[in-house]
Amino acid sequence: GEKTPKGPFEATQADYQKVYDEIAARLANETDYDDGSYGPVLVRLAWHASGTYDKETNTGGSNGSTMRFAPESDHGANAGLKLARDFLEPVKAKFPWITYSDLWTLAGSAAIQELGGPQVPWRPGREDKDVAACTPDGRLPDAAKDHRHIRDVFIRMGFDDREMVALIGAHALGRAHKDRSGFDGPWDFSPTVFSNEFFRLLVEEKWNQRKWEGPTQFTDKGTSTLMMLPTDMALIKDKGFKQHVERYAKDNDAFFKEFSDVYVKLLELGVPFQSKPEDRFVFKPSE
Ligand code: DDH
Repeated sequence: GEKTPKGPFEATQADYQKVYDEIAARLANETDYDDGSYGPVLVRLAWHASGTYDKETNTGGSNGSTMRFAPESDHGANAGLKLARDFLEPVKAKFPWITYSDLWTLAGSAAIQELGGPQVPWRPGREDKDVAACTPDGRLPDAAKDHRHIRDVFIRMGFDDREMVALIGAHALGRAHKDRSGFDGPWDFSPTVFSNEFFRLLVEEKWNQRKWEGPTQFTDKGTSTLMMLPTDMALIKDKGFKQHVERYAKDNDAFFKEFSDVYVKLLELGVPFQSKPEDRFVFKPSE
């Protein structure tokens, strides 16, 4: 008989779970990198893809994945993120129907979950844009600056004090690299485990300025192996921020819940979804 013409491929939750599973499998296999995981740099890719959002002009954000192109790929803040984009290329090749902007944000959600963090519900609907949609340099935060700069940048995206602090708690993961940002070292002793350790150490350790040739950063009195950025230290100098640092340092459950909510919000800034928030998928983590 007649063949029924097929419409365009419509991915289901099960299809996106396959993408998740592929990312999780690559994370488990590709351990010969940094502290043993590409997870932290994937979390940062999703953040830098999304954190260009400007609520006044409704430009930037994850919808577009314009970091594929220069000049955005060459912005100083994005140094090193090519490694994260390249890590995801085999996933894109296996599931060519997914957009880069959905893939990068899904990878951020997957990395948080696979590194032991909270569930990060996610939904598709982003479209890739061309080079003309690249955002101007300077929209992402500069680690050498203070509390006023943090507020300037994050109010532009639409966040309040509590949300800013929760988001920066992602610094429990990964490290700074001399050849990328100029800063150097991890924030805690388990940089591949998502936790409230960043906050606990910020409150409980004594932090001294590191004596070195590099940019101003801080090191823990106890071991001199950890680091804090000037913007991290601003979180305990500013009263409005510090109350949340202290709360998260004591209450890991509150941090997990509030981080999840705000990271979901970050990844969705400026995306014109057809779907509703209650249609978000919760991916099943790997065993
Ligand atoms: Fe960050 N971050 N970040 N960060 N970030 C760096 C690394 C990582 C700032 C500066 C730096 C967030 C907020 C801020 C992660 C996640 C998030 C590095 C080191 C610098 C510098 C880069 C390198 O040398 O490789 C500043 C400033 C801010 C700020 O808001 C004031 C937020 C909101 C997140 C998030 O994900 C929600 C992660 C993860 C890393 C570790 C990356 C890696 O390769 O490891």
